[in-house]
Amino acid sequence: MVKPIHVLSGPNLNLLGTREPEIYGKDTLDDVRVRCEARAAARGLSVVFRQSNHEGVLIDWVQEARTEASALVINPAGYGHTSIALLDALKTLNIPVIECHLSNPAAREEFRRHTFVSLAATGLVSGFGAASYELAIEAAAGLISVD
Ligand code: CA2
Repeated sequence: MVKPIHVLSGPNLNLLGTREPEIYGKDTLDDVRVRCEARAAARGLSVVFRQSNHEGVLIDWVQEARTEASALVINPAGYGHTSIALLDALKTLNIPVIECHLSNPAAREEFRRHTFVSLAATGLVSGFGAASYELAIEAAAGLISVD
């Protein structure tokens, strides 16, 4: 049995679909969850989909993924730009890590152009709205090793 892909979303993403649709799209985070579940199911996989506004909670979930996940998809939101603690946790993983962003931070303000998370990521998907998460699931599915 293949372990689930864990999908983590960081601070303020619980508000998805309620503000700034021109940047982040109209889908709610629950819509994104449904799309991720469908993508994973099409590959015979499952997802554990979670969001937190709290850095320590996200770190706990990254640590949990060390033993419970086949791959990790993470949209760290603002913590990607600030959190060395989140980077340190991600560096302990021996599974594929896909960094995911709804917008393309590289095309936005200067302070969004660097993410610490990228230093621990296998790869990055950004700029496709909710589809970034689906593409990240596809990328993860292609990297999961079935023992
Ligand atoms: O594009 C992304 O997915 C981001 O990770 C979103 C973060 C931002 O800090 C990153 O630079 C790029 C912000 C998430 C805020 O989420 C909201 C969602 C709806 C309405 C307002 C904020």
